[in-house]
Amino acid sequence: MTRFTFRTAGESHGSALCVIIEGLPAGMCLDLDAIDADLARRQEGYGRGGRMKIERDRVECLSGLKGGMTLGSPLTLLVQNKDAVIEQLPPVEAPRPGHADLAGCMKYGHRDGRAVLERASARETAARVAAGAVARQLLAGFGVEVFAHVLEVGGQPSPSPDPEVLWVRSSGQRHALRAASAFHGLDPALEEVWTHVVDEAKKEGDSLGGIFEVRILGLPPGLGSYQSGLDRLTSRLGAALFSIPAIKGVEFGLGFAVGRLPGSQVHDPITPAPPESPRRFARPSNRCGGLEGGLTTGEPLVVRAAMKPIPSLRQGMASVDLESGEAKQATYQRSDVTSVPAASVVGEAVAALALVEVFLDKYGGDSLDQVQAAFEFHAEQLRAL
Ligand code: EPS
Repeated sequence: MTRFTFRTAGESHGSALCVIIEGLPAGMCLDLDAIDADLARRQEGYGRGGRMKIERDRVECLSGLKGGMTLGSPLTLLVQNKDAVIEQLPPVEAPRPGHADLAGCMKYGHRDGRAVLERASARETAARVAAGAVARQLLAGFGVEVFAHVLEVGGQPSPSPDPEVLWVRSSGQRHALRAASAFHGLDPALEEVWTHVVDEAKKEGDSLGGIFEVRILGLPPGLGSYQSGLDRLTSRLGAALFSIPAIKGVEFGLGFAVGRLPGSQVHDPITPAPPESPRRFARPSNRCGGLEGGLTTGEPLVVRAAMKPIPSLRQGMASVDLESGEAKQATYQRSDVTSVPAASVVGEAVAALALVEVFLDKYGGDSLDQVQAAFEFHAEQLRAL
């Protein structure tokens, strides 16, 4: 059995982005339209810039599929770039503070930030959203839903900062609310506030960050590991979210508040379950965000990520011309004012990919029916516990 892994390739203005996924079980029915729907969601969001008017991201499957079913061989997905003008683009002479431009030039010895930004650009996340859509389909087959929504844009949170209050329990309702939102949010009252702050930042030639939340529902308990630090699901999901460009903070459950509260207000009691429950114990609260000891508890997994504002500023920022060494405003071509809504879709994708890794570590098999058998065996064990 091949371990589940993926790798993307492609430059922002090269001919295409591509991802190769290995270790997908054979016999899984793949819906390419659902992948395109996620790619389209990643392109949306109030505050996106000119590039998104050019691109119309669509996936092509180059290998690993026959008659709509996975073969168990590497799955190759390709997203063409319409703005494939890498050879014509001007050099980036003055690196943008906050982007990889300068640190990347120092790493490789370049004097043109273009050589760095083409791969460092968040355009790469289109390939990961395509891979994540595959991971989401696999998880959905086992009753697991991965759902992200935006909590905050430009320092404008909901009047009720408790994310539990914003959460909408009915699946149909929360999908409808998010689909109707220009920010992939769940609170219609925030749309006007966020639109206003984005419009103001645009006028100033500035950019805005924000916070999004990913919830994963329907997870079996016991995914992940406490045997080795980096195998904890907390580590893997944290790494997955930090792998999105511009993510500067990640928190699970109560998050940073755990450092300020006594244990009695942080830990989740274990109580006897009501007689009709399939288990003998219950967890009346979920302050831990669905993870204890680096393992899923079976409660919803709740993780939030903070995104910094995009570093390409129309108003400019102090920088230096790498050829002359003279002070110069950072190179600006175009940018988004905010891409927090897009980042929330990427958050869903990377969370799903990290979860499929641990899911297949536990229930792995060469074909989907083998995975299902291992999943059912564990479900039976849990019922007897
Ligand atoms: C992006 C494409 C890029 C940017 C953005 C994300 O297009 P271009 O550089 O041609 O305008 O809009 O890039 C960044 C935020 C970044 O950090 O580089 C996309 O497809 O998401």
